Amino acid sequence: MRRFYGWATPNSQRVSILLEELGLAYEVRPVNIRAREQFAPEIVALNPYGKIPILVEDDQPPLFESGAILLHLAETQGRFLPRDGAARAETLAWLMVALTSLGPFTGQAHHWTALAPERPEAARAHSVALVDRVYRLLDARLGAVPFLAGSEYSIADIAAYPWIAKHHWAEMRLEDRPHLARWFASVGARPAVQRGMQVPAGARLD
Ligand SMILES: N[C@@H](CCC(=O)N[C@@H](CS)C(=O)NCC(=O)O)C(=O)O
Repeated sequence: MRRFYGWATPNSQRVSILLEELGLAYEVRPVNIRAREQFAPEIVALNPYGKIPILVEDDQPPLFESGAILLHLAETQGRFLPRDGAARAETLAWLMVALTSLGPFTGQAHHWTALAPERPEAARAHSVALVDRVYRLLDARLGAVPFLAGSEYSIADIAAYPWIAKHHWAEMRLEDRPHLARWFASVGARPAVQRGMQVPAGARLD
């Protein structure tokens, strides 16, 4: 038994992409965050933070935080994360860039460029500059190697892809980042990525 709680959001899509890549069977429980379903008692009982994604497997404690779920699945299934050595360390470094910079900075930029009732120029410019720095880093990296961790597709790519798909949230243009654009097209061509981006079926964020 494996249940995935999610919605059409980048953090959630990280997990659905990996589930699809691994070919694992899972039930989908949609949690519409625009309808504030993440605060329902049964969801908070699974994740006290009241956020998605959440993964429940067999009789194990529920797992939350997209990065923890990616690591758990990669380790238990033995795929998309080297087991040891320098390749593992490098994969984890780029995974952390996606988890701690790309995702949070893009989310904040979305707030200050589009969602906030007041949008001070200093807040907009600061949040966009933080994302721009990450985009410059990723573009340079992907000019040197095919995937974020190097030669192999990994959970670092999976963690980054759904956030790069939201580049417009941070006023970024992939046309200005040729190596990132090449990587985005190549990862986006994977059938599992395409399926994972559509989970839960019919979910919309707007
Ligand atoms: N660091 C967490 C963040 C999870 C998160 O922010 N999820 C968003 C959707 S992408 C959410 O549940 N938002 C609703 C809320 O914060 O109330 C992760 O990576 O899983």
